Amino acid sequence: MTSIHSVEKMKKAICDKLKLNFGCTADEATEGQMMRASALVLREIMADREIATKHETRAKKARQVHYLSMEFLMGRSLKKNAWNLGVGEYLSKAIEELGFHASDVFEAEPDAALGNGGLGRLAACYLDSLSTLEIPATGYSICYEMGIFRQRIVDGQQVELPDEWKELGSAWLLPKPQEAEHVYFGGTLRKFWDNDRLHVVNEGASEVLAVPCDMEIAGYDTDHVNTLRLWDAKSTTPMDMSLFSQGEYLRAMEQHAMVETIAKVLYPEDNHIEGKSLRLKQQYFFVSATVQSVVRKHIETYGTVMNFHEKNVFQINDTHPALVIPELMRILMDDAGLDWDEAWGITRQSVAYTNHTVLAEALERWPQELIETLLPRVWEIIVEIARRYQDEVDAYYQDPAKTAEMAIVWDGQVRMANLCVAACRTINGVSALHSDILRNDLFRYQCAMTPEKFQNVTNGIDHRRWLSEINPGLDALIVELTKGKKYLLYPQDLKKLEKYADDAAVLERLGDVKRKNKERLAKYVKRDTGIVLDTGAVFDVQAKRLHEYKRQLLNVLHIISLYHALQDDPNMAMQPHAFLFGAKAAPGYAVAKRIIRLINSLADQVNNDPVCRDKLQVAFLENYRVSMAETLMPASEVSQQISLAGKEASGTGNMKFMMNGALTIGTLDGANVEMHEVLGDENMFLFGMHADEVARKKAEGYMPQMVYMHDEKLHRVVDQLKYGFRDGVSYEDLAQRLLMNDEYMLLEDFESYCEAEARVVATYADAKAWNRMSLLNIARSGIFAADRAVAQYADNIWHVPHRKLS
Ligand code: 26Q
Repeated sequence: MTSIHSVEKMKKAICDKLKLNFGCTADEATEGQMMRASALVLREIMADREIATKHETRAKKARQVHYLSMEFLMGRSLKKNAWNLGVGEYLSKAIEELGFHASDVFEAEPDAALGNGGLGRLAACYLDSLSTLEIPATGYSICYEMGIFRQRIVDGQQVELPDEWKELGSAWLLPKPQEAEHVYFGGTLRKFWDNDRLHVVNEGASEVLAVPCDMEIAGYDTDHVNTLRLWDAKSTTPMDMSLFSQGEYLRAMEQHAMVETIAKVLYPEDNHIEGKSLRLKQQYFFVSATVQSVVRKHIETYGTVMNFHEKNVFQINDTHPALVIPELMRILMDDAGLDWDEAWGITRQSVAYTNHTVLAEALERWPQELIETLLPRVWEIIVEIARRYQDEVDAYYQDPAKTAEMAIVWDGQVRMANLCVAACRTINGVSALHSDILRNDLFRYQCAMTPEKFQNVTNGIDHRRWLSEINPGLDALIVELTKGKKYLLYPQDLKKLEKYADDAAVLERLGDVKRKNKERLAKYVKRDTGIVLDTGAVFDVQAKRLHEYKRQLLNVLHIISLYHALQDDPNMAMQPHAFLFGAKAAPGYAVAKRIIRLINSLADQVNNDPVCRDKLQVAFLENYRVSMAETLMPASEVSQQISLAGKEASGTGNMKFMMNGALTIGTLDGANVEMHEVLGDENMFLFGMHADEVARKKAEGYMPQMVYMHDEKLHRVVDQLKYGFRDGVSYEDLAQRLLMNDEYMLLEDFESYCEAEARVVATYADAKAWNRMSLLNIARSGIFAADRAVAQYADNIWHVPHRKLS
């Protein structure tokens, strides 16, 4: 094995790869080729370790975790892998000595953007912890040819462009055609009895080949390497020769092309369901391939399926992979010959479900006919699960209303969340508040029947990526103050920072780190938008998917009110304030797209009006993505987490900002509640209604027009939406939406939000007090590390051993 543990050895290894793969020397190579060659060097190390890890798992007969998710928002891997393997310095220096800027080579790598937002990024963070905690685990998803669209802003409006990431991004993928599986759609069932057993065969189904493309996942400070297995869809026939021979050339190719659309593109909806048949095909495709491959390997090792649940557990990331339940049943019965009770006993102990949303429009439901025609055998099994469950519910409650609410199949629809709750060993929410809402509201009747199944695991983030890797200045300060790198494996060590809370010199250095990061971001923004940010301004950031419940519009309303104040008194003294936004809208979500346009209209107004000079700036950063977040988080000072209480399951951006020393302005929603528990009122800026007040107000009959009539400032702001700004675009539609319905109660929380923003600005005036709060935020962010969350899954849900970090 090549050693790469010196700059010289690293240079040689890279040059060897350049020669072998691209037939060039370092002098002739492009940045992209350097990136790919470096990736190959690291992969050689990881591949050996991956094989060793697999052998060890097999030898130990250890239980394995299979993490199923429609999304893994991995971002870039080169720097991260080098860092985890402990060769980051050698790699950077080697690249530089070969005549490149290391940062340019790292930036040549496209983001692997196989996800929409929080749910996908969570899966990516958990992969890092699973390897670091030395848990035998595999992630499974689809090898989308195109990830989340690239966003352009043209005339203030979002335009979507395809994300063709694989050209360079495939540097990390290893196709394994020898491990391909066959997946079947459609067809008709034929049943017969033989040997006292019912046999089911599906005839005339169309066949799709699922080819695994594996990505190695190295952990930090360990030789343990797990795998992310991404399934690619291939046709089993290049074309239909019988049609071809009749001269029907186009139709001869059709089947081929149809099949390969399965892995073409990630659906860009987040927290909203599009009931499209292609989406269902995607789900079944990757679930079926996964279950087949897991069962096959299990039988190879153990020779039986009877102990399957002792050796395997599937974690499903929301309901999107819920078909794992009927599919495992199908394989255990139809292929392995088990009867219903045996198969059910194994299945229900093998699957665990994480819920990520309580929004009604995001709860997955599929039309019965779609499942029936596309997956006839799976449909039969779902019906039987539903029937038996309904009997249980009837016996327990004897209440038709509850039977209807908890039903799996009802009104021509299959309700995936109810299927998961009925079948899974555990159901967990992703923050304390969210898990309470699951127990007391969304699944209250199910919870009364089986309370022991309901758990909470508050989300966490990969603190090695989201702090150490992306914020080297802060990392260096932490290493110095906590006397070592212990925090990398033991994030609670960050607590040691607390003793410097009143150390003026330390606080100043913390301020310096932030200032440098702000300057770096300002350069990026200038390149990106042409806007020259005032680095003396407070950097106030809202970066997340655009959704009405997240209330970007509330942020806008407040900025307009500041603008009005400046117009009324151009000489008003004001702390310079820069509001930054990053957000993609689902392409079909018209209101979200209008809000993006509004932010851009407002930015155009504010940035060009002399009264705002040196006081107020607004910037919309185009194409928010993992790699942009990596520049944005370290430079942020204010973190906007302002969803309507009860709507945001957890949030994970909130944790990234906190860890990088930004102060949060937020509602008591999702994991903000737990942030507040560790920080207290004095170290964050809370505002707005609590979840129970929201419910009460809604029940009483909330009247946004009354709020509008009684608040002069708000009145003027809403009216401004109607007039619009200097670009002449009216936002009357958005104003009407607020006045007529205001589903997310922006108007109700407006006053309280403005007061909280005023507190932010007043606090910022005292740099020392601000830096003190910032330090305490960093010091107390350790509980939001993904290592903690994954250890909880391992202990309480999967019951698998893991490396103890302390
Ligand atoms: C489903 C069917 C058809 C098309 C699209 C979808 C779909 C896709 C993505 C539905 C939902 C999503 C994504 C949801 C999501 O990201 N939820 C977020 O999960 C985070 C991790 O737990 C939480 O922190 C956030 O609060 C939650 O919004």
